[in-house]
Amino acid sequence: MSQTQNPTNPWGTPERIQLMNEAGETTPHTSFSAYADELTGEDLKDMYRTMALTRRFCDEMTSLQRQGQLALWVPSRGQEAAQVASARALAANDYIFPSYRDHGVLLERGITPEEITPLFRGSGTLGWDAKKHNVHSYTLVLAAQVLHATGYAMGLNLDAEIQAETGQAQTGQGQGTDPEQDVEKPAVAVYFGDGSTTEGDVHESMVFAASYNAPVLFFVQNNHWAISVPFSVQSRVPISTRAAGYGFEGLRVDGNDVLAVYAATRYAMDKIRAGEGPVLIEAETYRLGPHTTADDPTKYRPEDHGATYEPLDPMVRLEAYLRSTGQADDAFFDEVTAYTKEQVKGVRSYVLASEPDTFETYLDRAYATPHQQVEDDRAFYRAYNDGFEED
Ligand SMILES: Cc1ncc(C[n+]2csc(CCOP(=O)(O)OP(=O)(O)O)c2C)c(N)n1
Ligand SMILES: [Mg+2]
Repeated sequence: MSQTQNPTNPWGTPERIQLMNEAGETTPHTSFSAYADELTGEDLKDMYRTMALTRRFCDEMTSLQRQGQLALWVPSRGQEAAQVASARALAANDYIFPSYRDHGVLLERGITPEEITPLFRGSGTLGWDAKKHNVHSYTLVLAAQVLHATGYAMGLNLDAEIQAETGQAQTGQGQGTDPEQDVEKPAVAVYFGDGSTTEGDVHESMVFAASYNAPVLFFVQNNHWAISVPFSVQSRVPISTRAAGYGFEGLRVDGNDVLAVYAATRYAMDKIRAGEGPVLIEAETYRLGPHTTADDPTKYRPEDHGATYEPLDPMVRLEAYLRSTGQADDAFFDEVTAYTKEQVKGVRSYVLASEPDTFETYLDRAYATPHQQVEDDRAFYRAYNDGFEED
């Protein structure tokens, strides 16, 4: 049947889960409200605090890049609810594979602002302790981390089999690091963007995750852009509908609604831990800033985009909710401003005190043992550099 004969989407448009609207008003949902109800007023205020810290830190890093102190910065403005609320719904021993824009996920996980800086200064590759936080390094090669996460989740299943056979618990990253907070069955969460879903790596990961019933959450932040390519070019259908093709559940949520994101992620993790996973969540959000500090979105983005999307800002929405329900007042928001200021105070001096690596340090890190290809690259690089020397 051609599109003209059937103008409606023949696959149907999935429900978009929303528990709190743009004005901060809540509506109950038969399946998801129970999860959101787990959150106390203190939890919501704490999430707001982390979202505000994410934004302030992001602004500080943008300034540092503009002043020539960072090679690049990747702003997360607008995506704080999707990041902080999903990370909050994970267990301490779930292992997270982030992309490169997921600062809110990291801060929610207890990684400090300073620890996020080295990659962007060029003074190191991984600033935080991956084992302590169960958070892998950022990945700049789009979607590569989706393969890593799927393989890791398949490994968790194999570990469980070994344990069942031998009675020996397998411990490692993502498993048994904090007896107070760990859950019995750790799982994996991988974060990636709408543009990355076009990569073959995502397809391969989803096939393998389904075939091996890997305990993995595919968390897509659909921020509507892959640099300058709008989502409408990336996919004809919501990304969440693709899960059905692999044989697992896909959920579409309002990614700027902390309650919906938290509830959907909690639901998904319960399902994954029960061995019914994997699950795909598409969190529909919006990238309010540029792709990176190297990008000029005025070249491709409609001038009035702010008028459409700024009212959807997740921080504005949560603030409206906290105020209208009497859970927070000016005193709370002043306290948050003071807290975020204090938290990022050390970032500037930390960055300025760290020495960017020389280019050759990166060659040293490519392999654990000497490698001819690296030495050839080194020779090429030195000859190239020598070419700039004045006679
Ligand atoms: C394999 C690969 N191809 C291309 C790029 C260049 N690139 C960097 S970010 C980006 C867009 C990614 O968009 P999306 O997945 O939606 O994530 P977002 O940046 O919006 O968070 C592209 C094409 C890359 N880093 N890796
Ligand atoms: Mg995107």
